[in-house]
Amino acid sequence: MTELEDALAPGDALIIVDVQNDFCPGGALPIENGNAVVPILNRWIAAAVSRNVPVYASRDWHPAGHVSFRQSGGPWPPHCLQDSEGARFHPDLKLPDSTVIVTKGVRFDRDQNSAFDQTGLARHLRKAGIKRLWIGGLAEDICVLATVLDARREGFEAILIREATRPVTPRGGEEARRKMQEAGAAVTGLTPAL
Ligand code: VGL
Ligand code: ZN
Repeated sequence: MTELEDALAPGDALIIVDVQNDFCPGGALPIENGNAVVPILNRWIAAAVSRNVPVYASRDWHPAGHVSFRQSGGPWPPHCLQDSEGARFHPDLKLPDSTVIVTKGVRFDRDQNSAFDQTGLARHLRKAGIKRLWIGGLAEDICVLATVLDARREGFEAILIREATRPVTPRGGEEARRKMQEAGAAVTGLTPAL
């Protein structure tokens, strides 16, 4: 397993997926204990900032009546409507001013679960000389999974931060970790102390 001293080195980036109010308890598509990822991610953010490692945060950002909503024949209740309170990042998530925001889920014709899906993220990372990604956020079995798989397809090393993610269902989480590992991603139980 990767040692903590080796984590967040030059050439690394921290990728935080969809830590938004609607995916936390009280939101429109709440994930059990979704908010529990926030203090963990804050420690990773602090470590990334102190090591000059860039932080990226994706957000689900849907137009009204999005194709992924049940009213439109999709699987989900309406969530993360553009500019709504539910679409805001969790208020306790301490994103630095330098955070690169990646907006997805804006297309009218299909959903974008991965932060790489037609966002230009891979190009942005390559231009910044990034080779390895530390990834956490919500939900482990939906958008985190899709993001990790695309990271591997795009040729990045990918490490899932186990404590910094939560699934929609526990079964889904197990399946997701298996798929990520099959794709060559690593899973770490490490988290920096404060
Ligand atoms: C997500 C369901 C619908 C996610 C987004 O961020 O994991 N899940 N839209
Ligand atoms: Zn969505």
